[in-house]
Amino acid sequence: MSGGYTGTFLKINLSSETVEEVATPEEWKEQFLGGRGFAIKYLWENLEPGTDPLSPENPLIFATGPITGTPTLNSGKLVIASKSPLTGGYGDGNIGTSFCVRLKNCGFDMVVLEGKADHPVYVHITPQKVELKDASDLWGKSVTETENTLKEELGERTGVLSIGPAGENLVRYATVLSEFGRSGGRPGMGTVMGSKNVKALVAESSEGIDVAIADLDRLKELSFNARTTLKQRDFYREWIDKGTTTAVRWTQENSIFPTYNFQEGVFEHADAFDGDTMLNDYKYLRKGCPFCQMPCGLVCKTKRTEDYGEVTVELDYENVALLGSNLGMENLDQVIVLNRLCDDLGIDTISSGNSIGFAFELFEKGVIDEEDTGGLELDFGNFEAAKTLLTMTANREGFGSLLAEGTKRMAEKIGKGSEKFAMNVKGLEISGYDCHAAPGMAVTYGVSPIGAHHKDAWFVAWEKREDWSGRRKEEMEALQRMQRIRGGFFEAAVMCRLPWIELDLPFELHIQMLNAVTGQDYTEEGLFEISDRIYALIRAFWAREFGEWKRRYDYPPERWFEEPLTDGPQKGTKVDRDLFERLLNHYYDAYGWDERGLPTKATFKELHLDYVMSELESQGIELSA
Ligand code: PTT
Ligand code: SF4
Repeated sequence: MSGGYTGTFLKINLSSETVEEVATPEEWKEQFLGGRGFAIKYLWENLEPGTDPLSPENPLIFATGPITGTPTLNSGKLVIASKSPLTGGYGDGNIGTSFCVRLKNCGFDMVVLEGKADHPVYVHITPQKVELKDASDLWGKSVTETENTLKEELGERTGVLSIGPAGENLVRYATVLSEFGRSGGRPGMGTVMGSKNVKALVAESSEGIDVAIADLDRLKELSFNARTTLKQRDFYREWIDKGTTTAVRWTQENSIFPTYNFQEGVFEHADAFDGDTMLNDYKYLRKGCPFCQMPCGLVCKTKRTEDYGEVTVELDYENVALLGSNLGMENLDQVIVLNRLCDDLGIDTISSGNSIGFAFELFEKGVIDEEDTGGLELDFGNFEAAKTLLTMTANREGFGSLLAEGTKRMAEKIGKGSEKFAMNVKGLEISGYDCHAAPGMAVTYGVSPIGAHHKDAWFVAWEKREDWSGRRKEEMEALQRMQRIRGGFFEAAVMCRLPWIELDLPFELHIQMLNAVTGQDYTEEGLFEISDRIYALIRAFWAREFGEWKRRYDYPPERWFEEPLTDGPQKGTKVDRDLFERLLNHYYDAYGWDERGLPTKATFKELHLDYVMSELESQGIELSA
């Protein structure tokens, strides 16, 4: 018996208010597995190149994988994908919440939203029917109010994904949020949802295990082994206590803690932000995604309530780095307030921290002044200014409307050489790792399939741990392996990667669990081939959208090549340009891509992507043999 899939895609046309159920194609399962794989295949086949990402024609996809909602551990996740309004290329994000499990229990592997509703709506999905319901009363409301209202109205057997004012106002880095601390779709997936007049999606069903499992006994045995292994790991206790904030001390020690808009890699107040401070002074609750065996949701509360009020939020490393050290803040209370605002307004913390940090730096350097900011004085450490800017951004008020465009477009508009300090790759802002002293991670950000994000490879940990020379081909093959597992397996099977990366749960065990779920006989080699196919198709998608492909699209910001660190143990360090070029060559070679970074014809053929070649060539994009 095969399992893991419901066998049905749900296609909703918001313009015509029609709902269609389509069989999940067998060939897609074999070639693309699920999640990110289904999303890119759907976009390749259904999106006219050059479509405006904010037009009704851009599909918004919510894709589960065969693992989603099964009794495999950490399986409450799904991928949200679309053409990104921030980058103009492929965009996706991964979110963990009960919506993912309930959607599958409603009977759907994937939901696609197309068209545009003529008034605000929410999509209500149950196993019996799918309805578009009026959301006029919810429009303009915060994410928290929206989710609370829908839950009150529809009951607790619901999972809710919603957007805030930022998504409604088409801030280019609006996300989709859930359960008061989960956010998915950094490259503007909430923006696409807002452009369609969709305020929320609700899946109403049981949160039990409804999906068919090929070999349930075997899966139970494997999951039991996995749980036992996790709990025996030395790092388990620390993980449970501090979650992703354990990274603060390590990044500071290695000069990669983003500071003052990535000018530095160490921060003088780092102790005020680390996992111990968080645990001792701020944390009061732990929560997690469905079926999680190592919950990392650290719910924290402000300590200095007389200054900051009583505010609670789920803290993660990226949020601490981008809203804390990168903005020169003093304490975690300030981060909690800024993070809460981002979650309520429905805006990505990473791009927000970058856009505000960029504005702070430009103001301090005299590139912009009060005339540009509408009278606001900006400087690092200015908590009130950061707060004001977040609200102005989400509402697209005055100078906030420029911040809402993200750092790439801000630099294009401001000019005066400012692009050197705009910390993004392909338009997506850099996540929490400064790369002056991490050239391998600079390549990783450069080649990430969605723009600068660490999702596909946290290579910086490898390069700091291993005997790294920056010279050996094998080192970029290590990056490729990481991408095949993280960006390929975890995003296509769709499960949380943290048990593997943080607590060293063997990859082989994950493959065995996938086989028990699906009844297939996947091998590491076969899964890596699927991953390479997904990466090649995503590359082809970018090239098709851009009408060309150039190596320089994979370059990180100039700052890392030009301005050495001026502080900390790595003082004087910057990325060597020749080294970077050599690493990029090794990386392209590993995948069978040419020196521009495009798969060769031989590679496309090997991956059974012949149809991609003919389409790229018909658009005048020449391919290497
Ligand atoms: C993810 C990115 C991250 S990565 C963080 S913290 W991290 C930021 N969180 C935000 C937030 O919070 N609020 C907000 N308004 N914006 C935010 N933007 C940032 O978004 C997340 C966890 C984490 S916490 C990580 S690393 C892992 N990511 C996984 C992944 O990508 N794939 C996968 N198969 N498993 C993963 N497990 C972990 O999940 P994006 P989540 Mg996220 C409040 O969405 O777009 O991928 O960006 O989904 O449910 O919140 O879980 O130190
Ligand atoms: Fe969710 Fe964290 Fe558990 Fe992963 S480790 S499933 S992100 S709670």
